[in-house]
Amino acid sequence: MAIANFQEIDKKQQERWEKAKLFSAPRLPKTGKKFYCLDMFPYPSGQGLHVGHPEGYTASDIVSRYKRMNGYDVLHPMGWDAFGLPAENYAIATGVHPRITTQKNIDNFRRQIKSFGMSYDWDREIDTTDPDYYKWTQWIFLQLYKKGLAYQSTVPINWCPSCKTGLANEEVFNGRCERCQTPIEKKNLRQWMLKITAYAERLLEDLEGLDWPASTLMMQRNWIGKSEGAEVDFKVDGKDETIRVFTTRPDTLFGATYMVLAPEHELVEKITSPEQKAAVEAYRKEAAAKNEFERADAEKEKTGVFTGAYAVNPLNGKKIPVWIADYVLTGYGTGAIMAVPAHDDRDYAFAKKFGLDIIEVIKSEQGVAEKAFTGDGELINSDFLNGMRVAQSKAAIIKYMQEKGFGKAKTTYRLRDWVFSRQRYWGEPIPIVHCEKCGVVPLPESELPLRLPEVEKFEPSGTGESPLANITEWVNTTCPHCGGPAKRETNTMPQWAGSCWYYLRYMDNKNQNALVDPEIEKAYGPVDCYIGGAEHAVLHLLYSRFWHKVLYDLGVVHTKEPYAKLRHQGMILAFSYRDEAGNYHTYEEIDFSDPANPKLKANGAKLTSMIEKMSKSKKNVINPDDILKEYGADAFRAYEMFMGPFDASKPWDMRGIEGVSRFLKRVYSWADDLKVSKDVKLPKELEILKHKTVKKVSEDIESFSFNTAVSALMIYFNELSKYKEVDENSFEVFLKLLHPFAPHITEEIWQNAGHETFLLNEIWPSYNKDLLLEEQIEIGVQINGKIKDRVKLSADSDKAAHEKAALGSEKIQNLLKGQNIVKIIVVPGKMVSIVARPS
Ligand code: ANZ
Ligand code: ZN
Repeated sequence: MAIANFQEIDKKQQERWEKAKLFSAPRLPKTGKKFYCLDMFPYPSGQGLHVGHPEGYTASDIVSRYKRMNGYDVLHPMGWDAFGLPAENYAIATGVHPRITTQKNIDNFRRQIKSFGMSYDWDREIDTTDPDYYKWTQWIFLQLYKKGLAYQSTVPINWCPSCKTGLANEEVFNGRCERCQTPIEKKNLRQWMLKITAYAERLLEDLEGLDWPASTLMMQRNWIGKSEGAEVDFKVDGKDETIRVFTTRPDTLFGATYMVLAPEHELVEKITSPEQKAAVEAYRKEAAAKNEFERADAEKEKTGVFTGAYAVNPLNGKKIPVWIADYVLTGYGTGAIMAVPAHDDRDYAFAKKFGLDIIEVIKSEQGVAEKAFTGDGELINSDFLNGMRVAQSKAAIIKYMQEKGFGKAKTTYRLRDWVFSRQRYWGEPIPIVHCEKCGVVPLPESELPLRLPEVEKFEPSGTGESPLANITEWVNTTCPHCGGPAKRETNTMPQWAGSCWYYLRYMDNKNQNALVDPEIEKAYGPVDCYIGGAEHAVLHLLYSRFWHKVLYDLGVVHTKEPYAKLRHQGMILAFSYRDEAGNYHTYEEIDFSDPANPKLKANGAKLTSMIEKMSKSKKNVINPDDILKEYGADAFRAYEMFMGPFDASKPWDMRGIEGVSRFLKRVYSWADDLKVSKDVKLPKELEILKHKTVKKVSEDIESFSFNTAVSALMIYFNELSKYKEVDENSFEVFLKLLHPFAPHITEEIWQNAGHETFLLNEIWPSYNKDLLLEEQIEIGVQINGKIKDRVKLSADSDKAAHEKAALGSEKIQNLLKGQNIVKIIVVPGKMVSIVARPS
């Protein structure tokens, strides 16, 4: 009996595949039979591949191989999202140019990914830091600029003092930098902004047709944050000024008892009374020191200051005081609100604290003595709105305001324009020149790519200028428009730019004249299946949809959306082991001879295990290279798919990979000793199981239930391997089904069986529906809660057939003599439960 040498097999088969260019996609696919299967491309970090990377890549590889075997022309590419801060920070620390580090990391990533036998078309590899690639990133920027979608603005932006760069709103979580968790500050800087807000409605609407995880759709909807309501104008008493507010509850206008301006609101200076000036100034300073996250915290004690001014309610002429308070944010709506304490929680807390009026305008049982009532109800204290309910009165008041000219319906979005410039070196230069005479001048397309110049020092200045600002010979240039002296833009693009459109470049990565040939884009677009981590639910996936829509409007792409179907992989966690003193230990230091009670090798001390995120400090990081060396690529792949539901987080467990590895070894030895012949006929049940397995594995791959597909294959193999002589079809069907999960050993077995062809070029097995109908299942029959008999029936039986089979049993008929059947409950596939009473 031969024992498989997995490492040798991996290497041998990978070389055969590469030589045959087995995975290359044609320039143009067959019409109607294309499948574009895409992974989120990695940032090639210095740490190398994490075990989470091959989780997604294995899934996409299984889908790709499955689709190929189903006759599709599959486009399955890989590349590198290689601009970014780690390489730059490494350069600052060591002086090694980010280009060199990045190249080294890419080579390592490529080597590692190839060792898994993924079916990528490596001729299509891309690298976002390659000038041939970023030429087109810059080209898209120029189109955005020409369409008025890229503009400059000096606004207070999120500034990370540690990364020394501005950040987009999407990069700030809970007031902290997405990358380094440092609390962000506000800084006034000239910025390049992208007008993503112009696409807010389309970005929202087009989510409709996407086959994406519900949670990701919801996060995008919330981020775009559409609010329908009204804008209402309030005159400032005794001044020629108007305060415009945005409200989602114009129906509560009669209940407005005060107004609040954001501390930064431009009217504050104009309306503040001399007596209140000092207090207002002090409060504004205080508010400026807080970040938006702190300010928006609903739980926080309310603060604010009266401005001394009054506004006039346009409905009834009532004067209400105008305050400033930091719970009203500058960036949202108009930065001013009408406060309705009776029906808004924050206004209620504020009014209680400062002794402001509370007027109830929606009738409720609870009243507003203790808290705001935010539900629906009948309007009261509201003149002509009295008696209506909320929805009706909203419409009525909006109509009235529009007629009288002090308000109108208004839709607002939470989405802000995208702060697109970064004050760092390792990014795409922005192809813009600033001319003393002509102002902002875009570079002509013929001058692209605008290459990153060499620098000596990579440190960001920290003053808000990128290291590029120090390279005078690069910065000083001539104006493409007038030929006069001009300076280059020294900001670079954010890390997200290159990934906004990379899926298009794979289709046609060597094209020198266009981003993608329209004929090819029409044939391969959109991405049919996109796989990657859920952490991009808003950032990359929103930015990329935005650029895609711009490209759609430019006629570069023919679909409204880039990614038709999206799936996220779950996080791979790990067991970490600690001794009594709380110190972590590596697997090498542990004696696992009793898996339930691992001990320290050194002194036999007992360890406690915990499932945690992999991290160096917990000494529980699994290095894919080590696993491959020990078990080979197929065991790694199959184990990662077998661990649990694809999108769930789950711990890596060495015992688990042992089990999968044993299964694959058994497959290899069985096949090695097997006699395949035409004459042998396997029993009917095994024939049925084969068809059942074909159905199960096919459906499971389609629905990303890879774990149950692997277990179905194990179940089938357990039965099949009882035979040392099988028919050709049974042997081949099993190999083909297992192939996407364990491509190397299946290919080896296939080759050993005398085939010169590749399994990938074989046709995926189909199953016989009629045969599955003949399959019998056994169900229990209960009388009054106790199992009395078991009956057999065909697997596809409906409820009526279950009943019939149960009542057909002789044993049951005897037991039911002299009884009345009160009720029959059918649990299809499991049991029939009969409730009976003596008659
Ligand atoms: C009056 C009112 C009465 C409100 C009521 C609510 C309830 P969403 O749904 O998130 O869009 N608002 C408006 N601009 C604001 C800002 N810049 N900072 C803080 N709050 C602001 O929320 C819209 C509601 O949030 C608006 O409707 C406004 O309060 C407040 F019974 O106006 B409302
Ligand atoms: Zn000029």
